[in-house]
Amino acid sequence: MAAPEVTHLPNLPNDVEGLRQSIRDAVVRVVGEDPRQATERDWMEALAFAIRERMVERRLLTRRQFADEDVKRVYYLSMEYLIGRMLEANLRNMGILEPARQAMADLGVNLDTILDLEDDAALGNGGLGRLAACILESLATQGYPGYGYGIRYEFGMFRQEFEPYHQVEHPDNWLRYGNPWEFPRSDRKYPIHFYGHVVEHHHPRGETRYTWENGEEVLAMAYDYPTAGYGRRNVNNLRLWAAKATRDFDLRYFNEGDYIRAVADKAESETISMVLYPNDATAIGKELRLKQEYFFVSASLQDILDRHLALGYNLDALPDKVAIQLNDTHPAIAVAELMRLLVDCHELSWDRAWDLARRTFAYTNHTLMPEALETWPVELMERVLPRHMGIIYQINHDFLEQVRHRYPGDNDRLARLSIIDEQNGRRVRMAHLAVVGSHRVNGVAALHTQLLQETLFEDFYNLWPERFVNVTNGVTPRLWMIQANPALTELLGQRIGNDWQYDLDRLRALEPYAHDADLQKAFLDVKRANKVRLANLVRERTGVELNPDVMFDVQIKRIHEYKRQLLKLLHVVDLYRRIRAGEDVAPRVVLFGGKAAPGYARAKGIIQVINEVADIVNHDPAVGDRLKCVFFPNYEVSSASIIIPAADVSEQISTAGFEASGTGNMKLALNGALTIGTLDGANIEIRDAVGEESIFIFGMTADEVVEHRRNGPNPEAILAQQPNLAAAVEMIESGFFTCDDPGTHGDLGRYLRHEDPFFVIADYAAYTEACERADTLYADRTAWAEAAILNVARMGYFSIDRTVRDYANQIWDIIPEPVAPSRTNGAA
Ligand code: B1H
Repeated sequence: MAAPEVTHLPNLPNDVEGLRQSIRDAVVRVVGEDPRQATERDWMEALAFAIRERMVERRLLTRRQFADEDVKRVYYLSMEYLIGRMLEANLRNMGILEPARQAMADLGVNLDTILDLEDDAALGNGGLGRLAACILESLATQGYPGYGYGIRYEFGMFRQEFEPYHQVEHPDNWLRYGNPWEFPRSDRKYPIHFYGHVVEHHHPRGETRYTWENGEEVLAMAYDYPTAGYGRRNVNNLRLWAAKATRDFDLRYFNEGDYIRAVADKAESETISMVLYPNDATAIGKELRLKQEYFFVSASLQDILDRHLALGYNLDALPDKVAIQLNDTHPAIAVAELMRLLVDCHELSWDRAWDLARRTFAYTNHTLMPEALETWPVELMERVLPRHMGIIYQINHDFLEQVRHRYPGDNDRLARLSIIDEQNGRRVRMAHLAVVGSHRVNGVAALHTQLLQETLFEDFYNLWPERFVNVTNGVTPRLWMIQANPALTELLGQRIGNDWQYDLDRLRALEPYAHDADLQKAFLDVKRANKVRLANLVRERTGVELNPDVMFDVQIKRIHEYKRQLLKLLHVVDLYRRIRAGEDVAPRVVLFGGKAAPGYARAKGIIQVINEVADIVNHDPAVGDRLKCVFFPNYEVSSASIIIPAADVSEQISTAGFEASGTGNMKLALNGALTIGTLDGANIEIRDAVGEESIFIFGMTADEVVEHRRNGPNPEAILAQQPNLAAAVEMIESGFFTCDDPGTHGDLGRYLRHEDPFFVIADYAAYTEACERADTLYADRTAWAEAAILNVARMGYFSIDRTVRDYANQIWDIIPEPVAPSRTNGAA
């Protein structure tokens, strides 16, 4: 036992005085600058260091308590964490935002200027990565023992520019100034093995043993990001892995005298954690991607087992002390890797290991789209991860035995269920591996889970119905209300207090005031102020001038055919043509934001045509304020938090059956935007929560989409019946909106007329009719305010805290372990 003064934690002061002292000291001691000469960036760094020393202190307190209380922990394995900026979030969740603002002011620095210097941590593509970030924040806020594991990409999501209409990708060098939030842990390194071959060792009695020999090795080194809970002292940890070359790896070549080759190889092996693949909802079949997946999975599992054993538990207790959540199939190789670690390294029997693994893992599915389902060629898996291929064969063999027993002679079913797809050149179906290796499988919204059970996993559902559960997504109100919308937060505080910050269902206390004229006025004033804030940002980024008294109609999300940005664009073109024809249409600002995967030509074409249309519309003097169209460049978490509170209308118009859940729909509705949406993903649950009067539902249902496809869609026939729509399509394909190359727009016309794979044409009439319902309501300011207030009041269900409790109770079997009430922000 070390002496008490050695084990004592510092307990730094959180008042203005104490913070000012820490920040001043950090400028000298950490940044290495004279406070007289420190730049804003120096002060930002100093402030970050003052926060992080307080965070790590609470992190250690939290860890001690978890160890003392023998808690069960959950580990969230995700290739993506779309975190955004950390400075303000950490200040707020640590309860020191206001004292820090004052301390900085005392030092002559404006906190808001500093906050704007920070780059987003954009280690994710979209909803899936942002969900992971929300879940970590909620785990800490609710005091759950939960840890994130992922990859410390050197380059996150690319930065989007328009040159001038089409998307150009620029590297996101987010670590170029270093990162004050991370703790590099050079003592936490694990070897990760690739390639080589497997050697069998037969034992006369007992199981055959396997060793994985030769090949290459790279080290995974831990970087820790403390994650603070709001209104609690709990601080959890996000551990991201970076690839580092091993020393012996170099030695081989050094001995051969090839110094240059040795250094080049070192650099090459470190490319594993270099860059995030910018593909949302499409699997990328690249060897480097498989290596990324295995790299972070193996490091995380080695770390989890190390901790489990260091805490004094034995391996048989694994499912009692550890839950591991697989965020989609990207970490699904974990099923085989845990088996390898238990059987090959810890020498457990196969059957014992399998029982432990299955009871430890659970798997979240985020998409039904065939192109997003990961399958790896057997040949590739055999070459990169030969031992895992053998393990997968063994798992599959045991599994198919079970199926044969249950359905004798049903070979079709066997082929459908098999982890190996034999039809398409032998591929490993990662979703099947994940389902077979988990005790729970969940979808992310009610409709999505139902469709999983009826389609993608129908055979698995028949086999193991008890394995399937729904956990509808949610969003954190700390970022998406308190931080993004301080004006509405303030108004809510005045009317109903602040309990909703910890229990979002309490927003319902607002319901009785929905028709209160004072509240309605205050609510509309807040919305208008947020629109002015956005208009300023839009002017700065695009030069376009927006009138804050016009409806702001917003579609922000990745660009994808199924999300149907083209449906919104056709509406814009339709309105534009009618305005030019002298028709009186309700005025609106249409704002798009979102990135296209660099290799997704159709999505990039959609961005280009939107920018071209916007350019003509915005400069046409005949239009004025009646219509503006903006493509907000480089949509990311930090710009989302300006756009979302300013939206009047939220566009959630995916083809029904394709959007697993959506979470932008929740953020927008929570901030008082009314949804125009299809009956898809969580829109259905939003409708059930807010009521028909606060949402504009339109279009084919998921069932009707299937039916429509079966009947052989005929867009040309629909166009013949709808002159406005036909005129809009003609206007685009005529080249009206393009100055140089009319070919691209001609192609778009052909696409809509002859392919229209996501039924933009078929849903158009219903869509414009829903937009008109919104226009009518918007014109009645009282009625709109009432509907929007009720909308906010009824969104409590979509708190990420409810989502996390659902996971904790239905899947992880963990309970909160709050460290103690925070002294600084007085919350429960
Ligand atoms: C979602 C993805 C995704 N679903 C593959 N699937 C990826 C698939 O890089 N890849 O290979 C990356 C991402 N992302 C989204 O998850 C759904 O489309 C949304 O509807 C859902 O709200 C979100 C969170 O559950």
